[in-house]
Amino acid sequence: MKLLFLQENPMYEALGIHALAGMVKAAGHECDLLIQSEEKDFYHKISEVKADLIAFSFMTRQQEWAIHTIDKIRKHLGVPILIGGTHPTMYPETLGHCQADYLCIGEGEMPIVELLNRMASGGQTDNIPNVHAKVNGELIKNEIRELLNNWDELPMPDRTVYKRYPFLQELPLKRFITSFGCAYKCSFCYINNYREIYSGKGKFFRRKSVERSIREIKDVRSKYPLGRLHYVDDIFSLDRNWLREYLPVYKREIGLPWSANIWIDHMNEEMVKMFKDSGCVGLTFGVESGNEKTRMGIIDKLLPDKTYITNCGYLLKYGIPFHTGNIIGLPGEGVDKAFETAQFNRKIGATSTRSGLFWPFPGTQLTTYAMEQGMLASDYSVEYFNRGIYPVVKHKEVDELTIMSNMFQLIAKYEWFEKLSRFLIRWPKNSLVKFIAKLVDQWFWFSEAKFFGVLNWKGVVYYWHLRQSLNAMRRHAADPQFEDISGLKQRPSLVSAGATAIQDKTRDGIT
Ligand code: B12
Ligand code: SF4
Repeated sequence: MKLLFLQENPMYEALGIHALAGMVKAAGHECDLLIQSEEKDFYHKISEVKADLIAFSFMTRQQEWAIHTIDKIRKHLGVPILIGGTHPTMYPETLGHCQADYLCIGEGEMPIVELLNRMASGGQTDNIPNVHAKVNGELIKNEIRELLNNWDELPMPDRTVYKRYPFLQELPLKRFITSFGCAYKCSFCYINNYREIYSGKGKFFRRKSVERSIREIKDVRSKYPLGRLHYVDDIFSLDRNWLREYLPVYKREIGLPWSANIWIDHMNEEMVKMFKDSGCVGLTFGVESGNEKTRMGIIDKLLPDKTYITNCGYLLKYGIPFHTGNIIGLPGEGVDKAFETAQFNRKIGATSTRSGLFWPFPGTQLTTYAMEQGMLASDYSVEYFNRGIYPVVKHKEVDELTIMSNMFQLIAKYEWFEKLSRFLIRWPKNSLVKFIAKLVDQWFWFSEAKFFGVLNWKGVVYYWHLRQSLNAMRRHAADPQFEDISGLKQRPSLVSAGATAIQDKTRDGIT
């Protein structure tokens, strides 16, 4: 059987797709992938591939693209369509909102192979664990299988699936993942929902063996340029014993610079030294809010200011750059608190920062809290969650916060810029102010590229493709057909909202 993945833009090579491609190929099937914004005649190309199954892997912010594309494909091709990834897992009702035939909840390694095998043998396809099926318009739900915990026995991820796009494969920065699950419960995070979906289905936090993790890196190094690794584990610093075993082996057998996302409380001096010694050149972690009360009481991130101050001190001492994630416009937080967050980043010495307006993912605890606070309509649901959500999020300082989110990097870095920005945001609707903010926002690209070690020619080629694709998406967002997506409620000002979100997309970055 031939499986075809479709992706919206070339922002990333998805590790989930690599994993699934490895599985289906090892089971004797073929696997291909097309990126819409990179193809002149996308729909024609799809039909040329002659796939037996078309697959989509998407996050919530891509739901509108996915649903629109599925509907368009459905009009012209009879090929079955399977959706999976974070969004379908968290919102399985998506199957009823679009014209896909199957939806996979959670880990797709086993379900996708089982579905293809059954299709190949003409078997029953509506009773596969993890896979919801649509039969004659009726949705059939199936149970969830146990969480995976046997990577040593699974086929290697297959990155050749992106072979049509050499500018992605040539990028010396590559992502890896060594663990699954997280020990924490931040209130805005999808992990809490995931934990519930898998409750009683095995150990939640799992890690690949040291041997398997190293083998995956070696496999990539033997096939593609590899100069820098970034681990996308939710929290790479969990499980100190595993790290004590892994990092020396990594240093000896790979020895390339690496970065990862961590939990700041784990970074005592021993850990920081160990990281530095094995080639760590950057860490990312969430600050979310510079206000301790919000961070600990509303975000449920039980990390007091002093933990950040002490442990960031070690990172500064050993010269490990760090990049923080921040949310502005959280429930109860306006412009003043956003400045506090920027100041806190300056205080801990953050090398660079990323910030975005609060995006309320329906079903999370923080979104429920925002609803209780009257920040969201009482019928707020995922159907409203699209590229431009801000028309439906009520925030009295939204214009000021939008300007601030564009300029956050520099506000957090320089006190003089904070003063300037306090002056500028008095006129948040002024076109010149908006223009300046957008100009400042470009700094984001530079600091991301620097942080992730892609300030080189291959990085330029990659960013050029990404810019082109963002422009293509901007045109796509202005496409009136976007107004008619079946199953989605109409949004009042979708086109302009789309434009705001595209602007916001420029801050998606690399982690
Ligand atoms: C790396 C990463 C990114 C990368 C790459 C994304 C990617 N799709 O690979 C980048 C930088 C692009 C990114 C961006 C964003 N991200 Co992100 N990202 C992650 C991260 C840390 C790891 C993803 C990963 O590689 N996992 C490892 C692989 C193996 O697992 P997987 O992708 O889930 O795939 C498995 C299953 O989901 C399933 N599966 C996946 N696809 C499919 C498809 C089919 C057909 C089937 C059958 C199964 C299947 O099978 C796979 C193997 O088990 C996750 C956190 C996490 N733990 O998942 C957040 C996460 C996915 N991101 C998140 C968010 C919020 C964002 C941003 C909105 C952040 C921002 N403020 O800009 C943007 C959105 C980008 C956009 N334009 O829409 C949220 C998503 C929440 C949601 N409801 O959508 C997550 C879950 C973080 C969190 N804890 O909340 N992200
Ligand atoms: S630490 Fe990260 S993955 Fe874990 S709950 Fe918090 S945001 Fe989610």
